[in-house]
Amino acid sequence: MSNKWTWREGDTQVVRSIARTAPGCHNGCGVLLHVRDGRLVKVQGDPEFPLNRGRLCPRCAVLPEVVYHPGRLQYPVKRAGERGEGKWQRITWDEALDAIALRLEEIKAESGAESVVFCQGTGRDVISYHSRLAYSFGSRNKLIFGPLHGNACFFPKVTTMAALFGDLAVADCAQAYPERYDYPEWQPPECMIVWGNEPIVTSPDGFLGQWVVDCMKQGTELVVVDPRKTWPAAKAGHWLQVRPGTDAALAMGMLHVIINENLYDAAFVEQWTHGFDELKDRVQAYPPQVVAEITWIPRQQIVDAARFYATTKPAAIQWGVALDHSKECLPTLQAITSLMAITGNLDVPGGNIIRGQLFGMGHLFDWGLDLLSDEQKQKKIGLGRFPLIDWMEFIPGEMLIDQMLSGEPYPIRAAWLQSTNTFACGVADPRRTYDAFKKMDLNVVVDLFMTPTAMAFADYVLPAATYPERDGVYLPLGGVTCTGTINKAIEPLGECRSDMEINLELGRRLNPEAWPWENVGEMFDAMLKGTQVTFEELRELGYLFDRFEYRKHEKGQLRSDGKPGFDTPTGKIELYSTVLERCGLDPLPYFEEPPESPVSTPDVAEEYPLVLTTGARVRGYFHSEHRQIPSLRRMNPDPITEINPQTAAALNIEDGDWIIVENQYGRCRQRAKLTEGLDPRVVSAQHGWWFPEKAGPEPSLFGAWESNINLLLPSGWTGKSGLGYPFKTQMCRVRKLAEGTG
Ligand SMILES: Nc1nc2c(c(=O)[nH]1)N[C@H]1C(S)=C(S)[C@@H](COP(=O)(O)OP(=O)(O)OC[C@H]3O[C@@H](n4cnc5c(=O)[nH]c(N)nc54)[C@H](O)[C@@H]3O)O[C@H]1N2
Ligand SMILES: Nc1nc2c(c(=O)[nH]1)N[C@H]1C(S)=C(S)[C@@H](COP(=O)(O)OP(=O)(O)OC[C@H]3O[C@@H](n4cnc5c(=O)[nH]c(N)nc54)[C@H](O)[C@@H]3O)O[C@H]1N2
Ligand SMILES: [Mo]
Repeated sequence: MSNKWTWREGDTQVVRSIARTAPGCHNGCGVLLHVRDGRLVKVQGDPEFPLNRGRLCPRCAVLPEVVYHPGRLQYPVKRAGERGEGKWQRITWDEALDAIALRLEEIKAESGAESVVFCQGTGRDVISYHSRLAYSFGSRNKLIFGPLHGNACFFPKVTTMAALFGDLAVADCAQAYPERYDYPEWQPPECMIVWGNEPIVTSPDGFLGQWVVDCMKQGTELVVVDPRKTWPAAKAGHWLQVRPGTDAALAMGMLHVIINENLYDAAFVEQWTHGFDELKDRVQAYPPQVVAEITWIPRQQIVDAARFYATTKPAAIQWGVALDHSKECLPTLQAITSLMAITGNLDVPGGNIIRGQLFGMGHLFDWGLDLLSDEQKQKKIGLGRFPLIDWMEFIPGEMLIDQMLSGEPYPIRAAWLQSTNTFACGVADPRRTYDAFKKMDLNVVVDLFMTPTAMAFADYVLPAATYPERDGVYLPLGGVTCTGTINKAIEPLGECRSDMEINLELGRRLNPEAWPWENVGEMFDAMLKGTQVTFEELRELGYLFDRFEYRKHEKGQLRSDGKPGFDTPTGKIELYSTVLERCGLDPLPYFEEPPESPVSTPDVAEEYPLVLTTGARVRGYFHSEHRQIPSLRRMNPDPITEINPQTAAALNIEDGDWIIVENQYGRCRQRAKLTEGLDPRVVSAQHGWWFPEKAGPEPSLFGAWESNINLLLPSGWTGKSGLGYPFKTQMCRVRKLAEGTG
C-alpha cells in the first residue's frame, strides 16, 4: 500500500481501516476515515484495498450519522423497574460487569454453566470473542451466524459443501488474489448463475456484489433465479422466475437436462465424483415439463438455462440465503452443488473456487472450544438430534426456545445477547420468543441502540462501540482469504466499549486463566497466531492474503493425507453422499413441497392464496438496523410489501396504500408497492421492522408488534437435517387497511 495506516491531510487525520461491525455488515471493505478535531467527518472507500477498490454501500457512507446519533447508548444501565417498563439506572462499567459476573456465577453454581445461553445474530465482528466467552464460562450453548431458527443462514451451505466435498466453494471473482482481475491465471466466468441472492444489495458472506458487476463488464452473462425482477434479473440473459421454495425442483430439472443430453463433463465425473449413476437415476423423476409445473417457470426456459450453464465454460454459481430459507434446504443445496460438480466447474478459474482449509476458519467461530471439558461439551443442546450438524459450533435455535419454555431436559436461566435484535428480527414466531426470554432470570444485551429486544428483556444493557471507535482484527467470512486490521480513528462516545473489550473484561472476571491478556492488543496477537504476524505488524502491512491456488484437488492440497482428491470418505465429490447416509438422511437430492403451499395445503391456500416470501434485503438497512438514521430511512421510510398490480387491483389496493398482511399465525401492517416484477400469485414483504421513533416501553416496544412480518411465520418447522427454515415460503392474504384502523 502506498501510505501508512494513518496520515495527515491539512487539518484532517486520515485513518485507513476495514469496515466491519458495529454497525452491522458481513464484510470487510477498505475505508478511509477522515477525522477533524477528534470527530469523524467523512468516510471514503479505500481505492487501494483489493476487495472493494474504493467502493462503498450507502450504509458505510453515512457512518458519521450512526456514530453520532443521539440515540446511541453511551453508558451501562441496569433495569430499575419491571422488565419492559423502560426504567433504567446508570451504573459504572465495574458495577455492571461485577454484578453480571456474580449473577452468572450464582446461576452456574445452582444449575450448571450450560443453563446460560450466548446469542449472537448474523456473522458480525464479535463472533470469536463471543464464542470464547461462552466456552470459557463453561457453556457450549451458543448461537452465532444468523436467525435463531433452523440454522438458516450461510451455514447450511457450509455444511452441505463440507459433506459433499469437504470444503467451501465460492464463485470466482478473483477475490483470492490481491492483484484481483489482473492475476494472470484468473479468467472471468463466462456464465454466472445468481441463485436466490441479490448480491448488489446484500454482498453476503464476504462476497461483494460489485464483483458481479465487474465480471459482467468483462463479459460474464448472468442466469438469475429469483421470483422478483431484481437488477441482476433485469440484466440477465436468462431470468427464471421461480415459485418461492421450489428451487430444488428447478435444480433437479436442470440436472435432468444436463445428464440426459450428455452435456456434463464426463472426464471430471468419471475421475472425481462418486455416485453419478445413482444421481442419474434420481433425476429421471424431474423432466422439465414436470419441473415447469412445480416451479411456474416455462419448460423451455429451464431447458435453455440448463444448456447454457452446462455448455459455457467456465461457469460459476453465486447463491444466497433464499435457498437456506426453506424448511429442509439440504436437498436444494445438494442439487446445486451437484450442478457445479458434474459440469466440472469446481476448483477451476472462473468457476466455483475452493477455499482450502475449511477448518482454518477455526478461530472465527470456535475460539476457545478447547477450554471446555468433555463433560460440558456433551451438554450442548440438540447434540445427536441432527447428526449432520453436530460438528457445528452452534445450537438449533428452535430447540433452545423449546427448552427455555419447558426447562427440559435441563433449565435455561440466563441469556447473553450480543449483537442481535432477536425479538424484532432474528426469529420466526416472536410471541413464543418473547415468552421464552421473559422467563429468564437474567438477560444482558450488548448493543448500539435501545432495541425492542433490549427494552423487552434486558436486565443490563451495555453500550458497544462502532468500528471507527476501536481496533480489531478483520477475519474474513466465507471464501475470501484476506486478513487485516480495523484501526481506531476516534475516541468512543461516552463510555462505549468495543465488544472485544467487554468480553475480555467480563471473561477475566469469570475465568481469568482463559483471558490472560492485559489488553485487547495482546488478545489480537493471540488471535493472529496462525498468521505469523502480530497485530501491529499487520496494521503496518494493511492486509495479508493467504496463498491461493486453483485445482487443489489435483495436487493433493485438499486432503489431510496429501493425496489427490477431495476430503470425503470416498475421496471424491459425493453426488451420492455417504456422509448424509450415515446421518440417516437421503444420500441423494430431491424436491419436497414447502410445508404450506398451493400444492401441499390447498385448504390453507383457499383462505390465504398468496405465496409469501419475506426478508429480501434493502440497500439502506442491515436487518433491523438503521431505522433511526435519517438519510437511510428516507430511502425506505416504511415497511414495504411488493405486489403485482393485477393482484392489487383485484383487492382494490393502490401503490402506497397501507395494507394488512395476514395468515392463520398472525398479521402485520405494511405498505403496498406495486411492481410488475413479481408473479401475481406471490408477494414479497420486508422484515426486521420496528420504529425507533415510537414509544419504547411495553406494550409498544417501539412498535415491534405492528409491522413485524415474522408474526406470520410459525415455529416448530425444522426439517430432518436441522438445516433450513421456511422464512421465504409461507402463505398469506393481503387486504387494504381501512382508514383509521390497524
Ligand atoms: N422474516 C424474515 N426474518 C429473517 C430473515 C428473513 O429473510 N426473513 N433473515 C434472517 C437472517 S438470514 C438473519 S442472519 C437474522 C439476523 O438477525 P439479527 O442478527 O438478530 O439482526 P438484527 O436485527 O440486525 O440485530 C442486530 C443487532 O445488533 C446490533 N449490532 C450490530 N452490530 C453490532 C456489533 O458489532 N456489536 C454489538 N454488540 N451489537 C451490534 C444492532 O444494533 C442490532 O440491534 O434475521 C433473520 N430473520
Ligand atoms: N443491505 C443489506 N445487506 C445484507 C443484509 C441486510 O439486511 N441488508 N443481511 C445480510 C444477511 S444476514 C444475509 S443472510 C444476506 C442475504 O442476502 P441474499 O442472499 O441476497 O438474500 P435475500 O435478500 O434475502 O434474498 C435474495 C433474493 O432471493 C429472492 N427470493 C426470495 N424467495 C426466493 C426463493 O424461494 N427462491 C429463490 N431462488 N429466490 C428467492 C428475493 O427476491 C431476493 O431478491 O444479506 C446480508 N447483507
Ligand atoms: Mo443471514
